[in-house]
Amino acid sequence: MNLIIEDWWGEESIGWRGPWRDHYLPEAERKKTKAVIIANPHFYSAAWSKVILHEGLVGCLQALIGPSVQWHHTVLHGKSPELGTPFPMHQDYPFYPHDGPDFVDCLVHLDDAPLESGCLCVVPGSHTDGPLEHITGDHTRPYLPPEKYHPDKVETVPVPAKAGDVIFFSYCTIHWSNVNQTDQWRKSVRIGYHTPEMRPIGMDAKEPNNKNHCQRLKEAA
Ligand SMILES: O=C(O)CCC(=O)C(=O)O
Repeated sequence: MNLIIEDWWGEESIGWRGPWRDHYLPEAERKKTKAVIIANPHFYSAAWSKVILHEGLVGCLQALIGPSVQWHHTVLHGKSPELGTPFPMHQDYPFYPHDGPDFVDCLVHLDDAPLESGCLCVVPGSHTDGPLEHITGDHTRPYLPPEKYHPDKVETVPVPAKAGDVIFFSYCTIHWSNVNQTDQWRKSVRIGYHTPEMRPIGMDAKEPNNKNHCQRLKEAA
């Protein structure tokens, strides 16, 4: 996987696009951040198919949402050393809205993620408020209006992690992460799961229920 990210894939972007950058980065850095985003890492390495079905991981999910668990998506986010991209405050809900609350995202850490690496920061309890209105559009990835939701205005709790740690959070949990200021990669893979009864909003029951999301990931890469 390291080979794919650092040598073969090699194509970096600045990370998520959008006007949110004006609120999170000094002007000189807004277009200079770096990220590698790979949808479906199991297409490149069979190890990731095993991780998706890992008994320990699935057992934790069952404890959270019940015995039946359906996989939804897998995506790798690599924050490059020095100026690895930040992510604005958001919920994951607008990326893949479903008709229920039992959707859990797991952040599997491939590297240590200390505070300085731009570790995940969350607003505890925020999932209980349900989906919030985000700024959306072709020009941006969904983000919460910075006038109300910004790390300077809302207290968030950092969740530093070690390589191998997994953070579980609801797709309605408000979260963000800062720039990676270390000289090491900060890679993590987000895997989303939900109860099989839940359906994506606005999608025909006959369509695969992660189709729109896979398409969007392709467009974002
Ligand atoms: O990995 C991070 O720092 C945050 C990623 C994120 O916001 C997400 O996966 O929704």
